[in-house]
Amino acid sequence: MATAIAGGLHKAQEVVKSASSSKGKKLVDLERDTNDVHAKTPFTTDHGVSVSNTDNWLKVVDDNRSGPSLLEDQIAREKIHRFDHERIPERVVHARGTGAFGNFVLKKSAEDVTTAGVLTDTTRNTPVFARFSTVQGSKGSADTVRDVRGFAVKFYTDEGNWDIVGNNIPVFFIQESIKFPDFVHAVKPEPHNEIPQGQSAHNNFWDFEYLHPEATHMAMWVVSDRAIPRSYRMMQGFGVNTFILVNGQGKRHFAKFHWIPRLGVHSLVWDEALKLAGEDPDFHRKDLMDAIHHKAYPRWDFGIQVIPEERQDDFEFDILDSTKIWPEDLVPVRVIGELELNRNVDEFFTQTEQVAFCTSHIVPGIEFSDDPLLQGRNFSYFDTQISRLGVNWEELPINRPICPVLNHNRDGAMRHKITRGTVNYWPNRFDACPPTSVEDGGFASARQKVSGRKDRTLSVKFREHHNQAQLFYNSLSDHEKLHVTKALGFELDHCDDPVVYTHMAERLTEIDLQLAQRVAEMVGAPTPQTARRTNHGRKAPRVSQMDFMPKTPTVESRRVAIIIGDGYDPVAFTGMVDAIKAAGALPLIIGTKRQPVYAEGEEKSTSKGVIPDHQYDGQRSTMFDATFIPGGPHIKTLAQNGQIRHWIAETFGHLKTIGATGEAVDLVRQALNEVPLRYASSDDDGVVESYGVITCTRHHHFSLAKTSFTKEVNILKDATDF
Ligand code: HDE
Repeated sequence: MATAIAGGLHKAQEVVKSASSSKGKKLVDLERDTNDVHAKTPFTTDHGVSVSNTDNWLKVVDDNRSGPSLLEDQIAREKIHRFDHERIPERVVHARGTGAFGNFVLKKSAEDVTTAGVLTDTTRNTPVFARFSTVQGSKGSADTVRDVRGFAVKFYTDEGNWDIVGNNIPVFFIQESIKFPDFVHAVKPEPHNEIPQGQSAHNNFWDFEYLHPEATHMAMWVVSDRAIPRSYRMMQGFGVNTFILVNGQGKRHFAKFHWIPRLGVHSLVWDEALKLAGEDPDFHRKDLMDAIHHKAYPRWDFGIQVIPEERQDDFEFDILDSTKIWPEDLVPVRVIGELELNRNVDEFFTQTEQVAFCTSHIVPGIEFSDDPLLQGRNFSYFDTQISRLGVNWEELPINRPICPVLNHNRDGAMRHKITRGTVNYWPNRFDACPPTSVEDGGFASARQKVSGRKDRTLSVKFREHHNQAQLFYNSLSDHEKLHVTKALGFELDHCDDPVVYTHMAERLTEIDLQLAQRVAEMVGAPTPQTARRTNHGRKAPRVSQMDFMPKTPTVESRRVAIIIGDGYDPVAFTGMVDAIKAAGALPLIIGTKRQPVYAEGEEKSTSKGVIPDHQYDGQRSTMFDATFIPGGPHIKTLAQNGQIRHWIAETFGHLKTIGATGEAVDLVRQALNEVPLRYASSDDDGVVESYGVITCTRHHHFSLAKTSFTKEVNILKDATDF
């Protein structure tokens, strides 16, 4: 094989080979296609001719009159032509997203179940590109909408690209891939009015949900806090589908893939998510880029669940059914590796937009199961890349593997690889570009005995749909259940067809009668009187996101607003800035203005003051995880400002910690007394009237805690009505 490939070895591969460590392999590979607009290289046309004027169209002019533009102007025409064709079709789903580069390191070999080098060689450092996305909205929609999040990872392994094209929710709406167009049509904006954007809160989606009982489990995840993550860095990822791992003895294991965030799983609250969609539609995109920029590299543990082939039928559900989880008390997750994202893209379009994932991209040692959803996905992804990027999409820099690529596929639009030689078929008289034997690493599917009748149906176990929907609901904490109830209230409130919300209220009786009754009351459906099925009462571990809090609470990479005006207390201010930095969080100074702000007693003539990062009117409390206000005479000015009082109230309403010292304590109290009850169920919980080291409480919010505090602030327990 080595000889055969040597002839066609591409320049890129030579560059890659010379990369000093595997860590840089993909980045080195991309360098070859990278220009730098700041390199002072002169402007040329696309055919390389230097250009003297790129601002005026060639015209007939005299001193008094600017006459007709000339069609002859090839420079102007090229500029306009290229502009006219800048857009490519957006992804048919998952159009809105953002990506980053990183590395995958294997900590424990999984050689008992697979031969894949990426999962057995602990000395490797495999480059990756990850893309996170929403599903429903267009490319320009908001980040914080209620939706599933895509979690797609491309591993550039030494044996070829391996893509795990996953989501942040472990199950899917449908069991059969042939249903995907129906599902996507139902969730996307409705056909007659193209409404709504970035939302599932509409008749067609919930109509589809009711008519597909198998969607109930996933629907419950979608109305939970999982669908409004605080950050891409704080969500789990799941391969969802069942794959096969094959070991050196040819033994097959069923497998599911998991990503577990080191920072824990955290969510926004719904009011926050709604507001952010308008106040900062790029919230998640910026959050990821900022964290990487500040070297707060997000990390995930990589885990696998494995079931030996002979145990396939040991479960009450079908292990190939993508509407089911493998509960972790039955099949524990084995953590074997770590993903770190540590480099932002250089250019969005050529990297994040042109990256293309395929579930069919697997490497030797990893195979497909008969999971019917996966089988269809394997067809769909390759196909959609052809319409989005053209048939030669795998040659694009971001998509091409770092290992040698050579075969007899040829031609097609935009082919740019040049393959020297006189044959383009196999077998050929030169033995040119032959297949590799299995012993030498050539891919071969492990043997599997298959029998059955040809039919359009699924096996019997696929017909049970509600056990796990109930398991999910039972496993949630009280405040998560409340959020589910309120989310259903919101979603169905946006449906104006009584058939839709009445149906859904009935469907909910298959999960929990009280839930169904409360939702019916909220959305105007007749109150169901009987449950369609009794609750089995079972729970599963690590379903509630509360089971994923980091062992050591951390505020690492969180954004803390510090509000100041002229006359702030410099001691409290500096102390807090230092404490926030020491804890690995990001202090952001919010001034009454962005010109220098002076501390109490600071002389304008002798001091430069502090230049705030922002002024309060350019920001909103929603963009921060906590707020601190130092005391000092500046409080007189802050107290006059309705927007700052609202900032304080809103911070509290969104269950975030507020720290205040000195005169600021009264300001906080005053602002909290003004807020409606639903924002504050007691007057001081969550408010810390001092400053010090920041530690994290549960959920996604903080307490500012120090030994001097008399009580630990538990903001969640008092916020259950939010
Ligand atoms: Fe996708 N999905 N999907 N999907 N999906 C696409 O491929 C499809 C499904 C997922 O960041 C499309 O490149 C079918 C499950 C992610 O570029 C398309 C079925 C899961 C992304 C497609 C599913 C996903 C996509 C559109 C049912 C979680 C974004 C653009 C059988 C495990 C990847 C594209 C990125 C994108 C088809 C179901 C995740 C049309 C037919 C289940 C993360 O090919």
